[in-house]
Amino acid sequence: MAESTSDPAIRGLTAEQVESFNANGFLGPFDLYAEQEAPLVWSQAMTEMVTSANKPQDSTTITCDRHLDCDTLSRDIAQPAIVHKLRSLMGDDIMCWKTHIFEKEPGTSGTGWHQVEAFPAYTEESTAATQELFVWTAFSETDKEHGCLRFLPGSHKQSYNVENKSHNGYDYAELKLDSDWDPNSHEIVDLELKAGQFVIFLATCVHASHANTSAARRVGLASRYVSPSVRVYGDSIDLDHHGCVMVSGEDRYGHNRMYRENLNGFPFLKVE
Ligand SMILES: O=C(O)CCC(=O)C(=O)O
Repeated sequence: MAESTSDPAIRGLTAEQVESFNANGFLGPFDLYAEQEAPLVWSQAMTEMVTSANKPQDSTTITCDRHLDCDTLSRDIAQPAIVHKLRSLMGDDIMCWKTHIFEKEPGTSGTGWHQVEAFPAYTEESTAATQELFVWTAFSETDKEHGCLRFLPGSHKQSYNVENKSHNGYDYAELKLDSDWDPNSHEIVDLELKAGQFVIFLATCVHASHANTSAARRVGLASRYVSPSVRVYGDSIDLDHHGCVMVSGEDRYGHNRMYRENLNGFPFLKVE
């Protein structure tokens, strides 16, 4: 489904890129914002987050789902440069169900090796189009010294974690299926990004990040995308401050709560 447009930044992927993604489980870097623009975009997002009257949770520091109350991040998750590439991998119907901010202060340790299978229910009909895809965008320079992401190529083809645990709060080393498994014995790709660039990866591709040994804060935004065929939130979850956002195509299932607008009333952009 590679698309042709005059602007290379918002093209879909080539057949070779899709093949590489399927083999490795990740692909990038791609350009989203100009290098000088990215910190300004983040600074605008920070201002919106701090001053927001509609925070998605009752706390001063909220690092997830700020695309629901900040216009800048609402736009970010639906940027054509991202969505056209996701369409090449997932088909036209795409829903963003969550975002996480990963800020690492100087001296902060890296994130441990892990893979994520948050939606075991979809494994029955698991196809490329029903996999969960992550887009991780660097809003500051993210090389090895600044804690770049790391990937084990091809690791999405196997389960390494004990359970289908989601994103936060786990000691990943304790989730290993085989306690002797040493991720560091695999081929490792350190994916360095300039500010404004992003990488796409499968949730099931084993990933981690380096410690931030630099003197500067590292800032990244991870956006989580699935097909609307995936039922994201079960009945038991408090839905007051959650909701999925279509960023492309249509929802032909109707089994997810959708936000049509963000909490500030800004309509989500939609790429047809
Ligand atoms: O930013 C990081 O250090 C880790 C990111 C990550 O694990 C994720 O986005 O799933």
